[in-house]
Amino acid sequence: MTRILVTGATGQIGMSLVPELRRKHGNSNVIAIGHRKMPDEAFINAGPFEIADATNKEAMAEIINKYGIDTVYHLVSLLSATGEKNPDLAWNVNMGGLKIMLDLAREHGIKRIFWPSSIAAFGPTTPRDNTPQDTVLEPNTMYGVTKVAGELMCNYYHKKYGVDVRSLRYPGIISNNALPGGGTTDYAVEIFYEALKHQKYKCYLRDDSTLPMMYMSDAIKATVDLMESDPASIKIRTSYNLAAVSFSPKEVAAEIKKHIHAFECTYEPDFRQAIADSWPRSIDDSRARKDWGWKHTYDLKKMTQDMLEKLSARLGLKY
Ligand code: VAH
Repeated sequence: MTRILVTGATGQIGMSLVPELRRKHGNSNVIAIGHRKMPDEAFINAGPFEIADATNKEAMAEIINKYGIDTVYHLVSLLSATGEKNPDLAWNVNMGGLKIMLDLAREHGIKRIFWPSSIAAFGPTTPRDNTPQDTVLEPNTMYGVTKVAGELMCNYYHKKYGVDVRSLRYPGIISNNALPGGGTTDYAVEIFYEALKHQKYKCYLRDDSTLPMMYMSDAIKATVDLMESDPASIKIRTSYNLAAVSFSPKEVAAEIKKHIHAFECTYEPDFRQAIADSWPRSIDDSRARKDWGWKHTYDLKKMTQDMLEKLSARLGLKY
């Protein structure tokens, strides 16, 4: 029986990944760890949940032993905007936590471990359109630096110790069940809440800031598909490019306006504009599609429709 540990479980991805893993493997076989934010009762009561610090190796080892963990999804990370406000903490959590988990994987014979990289691993010197799998990685954010260093560390632990660690360079992710925190792409979630609540939104990026994005359902599918793939099919042990759809704030605003006709979006770029400008506009994920059969489901139209339906039902806001 697979026994799965998810760190960073109360984050944007964790809040969708944990329920999906529990659906597949049984509630009691998926142990969720949060750092401090207590999720809702339903999440906590659905299966094992512990508050623990993923940068505390002893605490993590204790949990791995207590539950007999054989698979880890290590999601703990400060995101791009937060990381720029506190680069030391970003390095300690993102890199310190990853090395601890890779060492524990080696020491405890963890069968498979997942770690998220990001398009933030790319920087202003990376080709911005149809960004290739193998290219220049010179990010100018601490978050991006931790993603490049993390990818190299994952590759090192696989080649030197045989740790079966797998990784995806996530684009911006849009979820209907958890607000993200501290990201540059968070606008693409906030805009839906604000459209339903107030029929208006002030975007902190320029209207033409096109970025690679993905609906959470696709991100979860890619993550689970990658982790369930035969090891022989995983040819890249740094991190796979992953893509679905690219859009700009004005494009998603226009799609929302098709459903909420009164919706208006205004634009007042802040410090996150410089981060967005350093990232690609679109990604070549042909290696993921070739090696382990990745394909996305949601385009902008389908994502917008599902987001508005799900959010309006959950928030009780008609449109
Ligand atoms: C961020 N959502 O905005 C994250 C992600 C591609 C961006 O890594 O920092």
